[in-house]
Amino acid sequence: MIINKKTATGLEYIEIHNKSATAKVALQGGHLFHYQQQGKTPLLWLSEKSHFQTGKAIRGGIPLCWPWFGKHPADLDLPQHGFARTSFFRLVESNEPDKKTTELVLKFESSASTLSIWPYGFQLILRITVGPSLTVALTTINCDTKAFTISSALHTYFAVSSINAVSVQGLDETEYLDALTGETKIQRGIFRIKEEVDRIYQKTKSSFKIIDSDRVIQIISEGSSSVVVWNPWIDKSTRMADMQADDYKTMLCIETANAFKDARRLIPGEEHTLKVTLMEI
Ligand code: TA6
Repeated sequence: MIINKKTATGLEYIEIHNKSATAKVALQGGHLFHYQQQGKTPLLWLSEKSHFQTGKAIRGGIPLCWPWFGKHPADLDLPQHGFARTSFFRLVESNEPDKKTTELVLKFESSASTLSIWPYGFQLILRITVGPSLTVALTTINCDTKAFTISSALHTYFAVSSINAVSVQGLDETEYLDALTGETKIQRGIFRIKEEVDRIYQKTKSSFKIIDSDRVIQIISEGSSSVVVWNPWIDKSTRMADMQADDYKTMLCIETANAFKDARRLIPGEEHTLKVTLMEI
């Protein structure tokens, strides 16, 4: 079942129900903000203080950071993580191939307003498949006459039972940039989160796991060789208007990305897809 709905604040979203799961996708940002397999707890974390307002990114789910990850390299007045996550996507296709699967295709393309921020012609195609697993695939098409470079991330917020109970697998012996100190380090040993963590891992593999006390979440990345791991811990959670002070205890971002050295240059007509598949195993 695919239902068009609106939040109390007026944001339009698509609600999906099938034999496998339920999901919710806001048209603003093509932002998937809920995914819950039947009989299980939500896979994604969503802040109870999220604004759900036009022009403000939803805090949680899978924000799309595009066409730059982090701060704009040249103009700090431009929004962090680009403008896709606060722009309106159009639903162009929806399919229910079977009772367990729902597919959505959403599109966002360059306009006078985007060209005034980022001077390139593009199409963004977002393909979401809600089933026993969740896939999110973001395809960038260079519709311009000149090449452009994008950095991006599927900025996934995972719901965890307790941050102290969690470990992350798949990043061992991987180099990362510590965004808190600017240092480059190597991940060694069991990866537990015991403080604020903001790291961009480079030359990553494609399969990762979040080992929680009550479940294991598998993350499979395609079109990506960088992963961002973020937990704001208590100080940042307290300072953020759309987070509760103790929200850091029940969320962890593991982001399938094309960030920093993994930015992608597309020549005219070329396309690139950044994709993640999530499942509870
Ligand atoms: O993904 C990590 C990060 O870049 C952190 O530095 C933090 O800023 C986080 O993203 C959230 O950014 P946002 O702009 O959504 O508040």
